[in-house]
This record gives sequence, C-alpha cells and structure tokens, in this order.
Amino acid sequence: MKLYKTIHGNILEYHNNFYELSDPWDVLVNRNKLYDYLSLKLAVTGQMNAVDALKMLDEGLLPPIGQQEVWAAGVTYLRSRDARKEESVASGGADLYDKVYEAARPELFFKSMPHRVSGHGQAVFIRRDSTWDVPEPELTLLISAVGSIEGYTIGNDMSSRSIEGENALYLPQAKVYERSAAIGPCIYIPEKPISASTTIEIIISRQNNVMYKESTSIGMMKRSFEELAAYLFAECDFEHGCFLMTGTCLVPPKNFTLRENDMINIAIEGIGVLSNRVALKPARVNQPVM
Ligand code: DO4
Ligand code: MG
Repeated sequence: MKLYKTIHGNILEYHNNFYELSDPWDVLVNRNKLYDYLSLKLAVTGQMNAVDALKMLDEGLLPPIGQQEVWAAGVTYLRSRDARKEESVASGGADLYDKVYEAARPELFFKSMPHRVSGHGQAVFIRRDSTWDVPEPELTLLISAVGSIEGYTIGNDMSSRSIEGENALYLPQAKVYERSAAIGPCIYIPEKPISASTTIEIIISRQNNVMYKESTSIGMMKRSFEELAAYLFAECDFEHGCFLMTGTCLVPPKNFTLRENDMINIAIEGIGVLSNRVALKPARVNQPVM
C-alpha cells in the first residue's frame, strides 16, 4: 500500500485503486500496525475516481510528513565509511569513521524539522559556502511513537562534503540547512518488512546528460533497521512518530559536485521515484558574506 499526502487530502493506493482517507495525517501515520489499520479502512471506504486521484497526485503532491522530525543514521554502509575517510584525511578525522562503523552505538544525527523538507518535484538546495555537494540516497523509515517501523519512503540526505571534510564537528552545518532533506513521493506500507534484496538507484543528470548512475541493494547495510530505531528511541520520545534516514550506500566519484539545475532521481523498488531539482536558496536582503 502507498500513502500520499496532497493539498486536497490523503490518498491511499492499493493495487492501482485509490481511496481518500479523512484521518488527519499525523494520526493516520502514527499507528502501531499501520498495515492492518489501512486494510480495515480499505474495506469500508469507497474507491475514488482514478482520474481525480491522479490529478490530485499530479497537481497537489506534498512531502509525506506532518509534525514528524527527520533523523538520519551515518556510516551504515562500507561505501559511506570509505568516502568519509577520504574526504577527511586533511583534517585528521578519518579514524572517527572507522570507529563508528565498528562500534555498537551507531551514528545518529538530527536532520530536519518538517518545514525544511522538500517533497517529490520540489527543489533541494546546495549551500553557497560549500564547494563540494552530493545527494545521499537513503531508504527512510517511518517509525511510530512506540518505536515500531511501520513504513518506508525514499530519502535524500543532501550533504556538503567540503564542510564535513574540513572538520567533523561541522557536521550539523554540512547536513542541516534549508531544503537539505527530501522525502517522498509516498509512504510505502508493505504487509511484511521490506526485503534485503530491495534495490536503490540514483541518477543525477545535467541538461539531460547522465552525470552519475549507480545502484545497490539495501542488504549491503551493516546494521539492522531495528537496531537504529532502538538507539534513536532510547532517550527520545516522538509524540507524532518520526522519520529515520538509514544512511547512504551510493557515493558519486570524488571529482563530482552538484550544480544548480541538476536533476536527482532516486528510485527504490516498491516505493517509486523521488525527483528533485538542485537550486540555491534565494538570497536574503542582508545575506551575510562569508
Ligand atoms: O558521518 C557523517 C554522515 C554520514 C551519512 O550521512 C551517511 O553515511 O549517510
Ligand atoms: Mg547520509
């Protein structure tokens, strides 16, 4: 099942049939056994006209988020550890990434408040004070207030590699800024947990030329989703549930940096495609000069 948030309401898609659900978003997604709840709703809700549903999705799609915080895990794949070690050689911080990859405690960091999140079709930003920027395609968990993993979406943990590489203590600036997180297009709620063979693919294009294309499977991850969720919930409460990006496994080559108007397409089997154009935040009056 797939749950979409639109400007006109919430739409559930099941086997190419569409159902409008009147429950408020934050109540709807924050449930233990969400699949079972939605199955019951399907049985008592009339189908929407498919043309109307597709028009709503086409014209009014929103990021599938309400009041949930977005968190992220790091260095959960060997590829991510190696990329971080390379970029931080000069700062002397390379060992940190080895240590966190091997440690029992994972790296978890706060990524975004809901208002900074972009959805499918919206722009993601790169920082003006960064020289090396990449998208990070990440399977993203929807976790309920009681800590149960209820669904999945596609996440993009936009990152400045130049700022993180300069000094690991700059991580919040490398990771948290306007439109540095994208999720969407929907929440995928399968009957059983997502399979380890699920593929994740990224394509970055510039003026219709493919600049980078790569895919892998989520089974390459070192840690389990339950382990990440358990650490996140150990000493934090999430009244509305939360999203957790599970780390990147696909890293563009060292000589690649994103530019304005690049297109980022991230596809995860079963969920769909999250597409975002790269932009600069419109400059403020009195924009500080760095
Ligand atoms: O250690 C820094 C961030 C790592 C990260 O975002 C990732 O591995 O996806
Ligand atoms: Mg990441």
